[in-house]
Amino acid sequence: MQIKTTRRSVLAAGLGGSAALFAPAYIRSARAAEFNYKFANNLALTHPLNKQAQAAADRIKAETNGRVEIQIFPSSQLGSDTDTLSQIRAGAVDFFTLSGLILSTLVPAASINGIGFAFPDYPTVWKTMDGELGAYVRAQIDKVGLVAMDTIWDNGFRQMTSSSKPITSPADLKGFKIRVPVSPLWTSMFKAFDASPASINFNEVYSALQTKVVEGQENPLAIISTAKLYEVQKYCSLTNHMWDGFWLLANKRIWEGIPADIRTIIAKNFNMAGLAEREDVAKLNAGLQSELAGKGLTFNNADAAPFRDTLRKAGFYSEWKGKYGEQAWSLLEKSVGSLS
Ligand code: X2X
Repeated sequence: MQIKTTRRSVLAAGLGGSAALFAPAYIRSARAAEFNYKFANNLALTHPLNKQAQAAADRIKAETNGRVEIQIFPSSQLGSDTDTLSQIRAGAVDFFTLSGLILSTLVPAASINGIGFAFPDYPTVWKTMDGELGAYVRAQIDKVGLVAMDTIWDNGFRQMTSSSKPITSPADLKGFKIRVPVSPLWTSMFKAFDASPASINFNEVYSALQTKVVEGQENPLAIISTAKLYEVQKYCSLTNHMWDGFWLLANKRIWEGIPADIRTIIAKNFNMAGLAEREDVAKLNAGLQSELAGKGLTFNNADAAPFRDTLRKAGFYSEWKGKYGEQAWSLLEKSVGSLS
């Protein structure tokens, strides 16, 4: 002890003023990054989105030699989707993956991919969302002070679950108390089925199902699994009633303040991660029906045709075509064929 103390004071005396100037700067750069960002999302840590977001954050840190540190907050830790949307606009959150349908409360065009039964399969989804319609939506997002990365991440084709009865036909939805995310498109669609939709943020869904505030909900299998919704639901109807994806959003003011070379590294890695997440979800999906059946969910298939007819007869497609406008609607129909 005695010797060390003596040695240190000798060293300090020897280095003099320069040590006092440089030591703190050195310590800071070794311990903390120059750019620290918060990335929020509503999914469990076990969902592929979080695995790939973390992988991207690690690559970004390495490629920027530690200058950029992105901390991920899963499971709505920073607040519900509705709260986080306000926070990213205010700049309190830097990055946020949000369903386009929920984003539509701010950017109406962003829900268009959720139009009921629009997409027949994944190849059509990616062709559309990586193509003109996706570019159109990103341009609308840009107008509200947010930036969307080019690659939309997969949430998935949504399926309906219930604690009370299987949903096999549109008639089963009459009066059905179903949780929907906070978005006019979801409410409108389930009203068109004569169901009784309740808008609830995802961080409250498990308990809303458990306490039977609602009978059912709808989500892709990857979420039914990773959020453990099978623990509080009995039936799963494979309706594939819409495709939903997550835009990776950045606060525009913060984004444009990042040096261009760093921005390029971040965007590249986030877009790569989005593509990897799509593959992970596809792999997961392949085994999920049997895995969830093993955990007690009873599955049934549902023919899309009568559901689609019900929506058509209720005027759902013509109403939403009017809301989105000719340009957006024709970009969608160019990919998926005529809807109305
Ligand atoms: O809230 C949901 O149901 C979820 C997790 O799928 C979305 O983010 C839209």
